[in-house]
Amino acid sequence: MSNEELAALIQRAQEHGFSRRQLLKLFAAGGVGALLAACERPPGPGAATLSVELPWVKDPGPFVQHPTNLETRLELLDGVITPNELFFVRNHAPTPRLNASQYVVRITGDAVEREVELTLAELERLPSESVVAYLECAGNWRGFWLTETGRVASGGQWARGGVGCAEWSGPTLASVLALAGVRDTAVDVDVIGLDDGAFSRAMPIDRALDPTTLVATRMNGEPLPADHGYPARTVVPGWVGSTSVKWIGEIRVTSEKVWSKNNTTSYVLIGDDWPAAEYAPADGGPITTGVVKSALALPRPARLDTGSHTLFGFAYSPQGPVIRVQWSADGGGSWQEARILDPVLPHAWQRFAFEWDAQQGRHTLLTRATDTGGNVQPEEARFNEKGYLLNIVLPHEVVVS
Ligand SMILES: Nc1nc2c(c(=O)[nH]1)N[C@H]1C(S)=C(S)[C@@H](COP(=O)(O)O)O[C@H]1N2
Ligand SMILES: [Mo]
Repeated sequence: MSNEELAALIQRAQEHGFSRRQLLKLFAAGGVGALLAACERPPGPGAATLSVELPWVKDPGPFVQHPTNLETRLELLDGVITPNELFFVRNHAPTPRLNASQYVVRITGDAVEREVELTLAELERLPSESVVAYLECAGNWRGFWLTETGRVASGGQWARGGVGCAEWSGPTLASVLALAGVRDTAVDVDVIGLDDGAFSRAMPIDRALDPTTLVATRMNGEPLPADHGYPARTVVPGWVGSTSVKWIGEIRVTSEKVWSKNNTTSYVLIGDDWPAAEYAPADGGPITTGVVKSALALPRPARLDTGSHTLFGFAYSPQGPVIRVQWSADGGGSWQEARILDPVLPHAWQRFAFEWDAQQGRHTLLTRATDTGGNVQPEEARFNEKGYLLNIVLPHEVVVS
């Protein structure tokens, strides 16, 4: 095959929703056959069975597929709980398949009395707590920097599906750390994964000892699925997804602040509003909590029949529940109140609903959430190079026929 033919084939496969990099990887693994297979998948995001190992275990069928992520289609969700099969996956490396019988998590560091190793059975013997908490990737909505502000943010171009809400169960991180004895000198707790590259993120000792911070071994009543951190992950409600480390191998309690990739170069706000000098050794402002947001549970663009519809959506904030969602069908000229649906749980997302009388034509709907602390989604965004934490009022196109 000539270079021109190869280039044409790659271009054809790109039209089927694969990135160039992904295709080159496919080509390296499976040659021209793999590229031809990529061309057979329906154009755009959708079900694809590839002949190379994907970074997740789940069937990508119901998801929007990115090279290393699976994005949830919000329109497939109805309740507060996101079913495990529909929960988004954000992996920096392939999902490791860990064997529970050999699994241990080590508690280490200069700020514990003694280093300990715990098996899964030992974790499961500790008193179990449950919290219904949403989890959102800091990069969720990143793709809208381009469409809404005209600026390109680097990183996976997520739409709105890098978020979900589950009931997480397991011992508190505090009860796990107590087995090792936390010294008064403790400053940070670094949680380190067993995946390739040992993904890790440290948090301050206070956040680690907060009773809502769990070492979760169960998700919605089932053992954690492999893609979501089996056998154990941290869950840090309100903090961005990257602080909830999957496949925990080690928890290190230190008397010095921990600086590593995920709080110096990644998951930091880099831009004019965050002068690097103030944040050294980080390149910008390290991200901890998320931001208040709302999203309609409809495809983009949505297609509806003329007539009255009850529209649903999800709204969430790390600063306590969303208590108000307003919607507008006239570009923000006038706002109406949506209903917040029960149950309203402190760390979960809230569902909202409103009736809309759809007239034929193209429309733009807006939704705007306010949380208990009075935080509201803004009209304008402050750009950061890696495109985190976008939460402007997002236009949602609806085509009514
Ligand atoms: N070990 C490990 N933990 C990880 C990650 C990872 O790649 N490796 N990704 C993080 C990021 S960026 C997010 S948004 C969440 C996603 O969790 P989920 O895949 O269960 O939805 O996991 C976090 N924990
Ligand atoms: Mo993330």
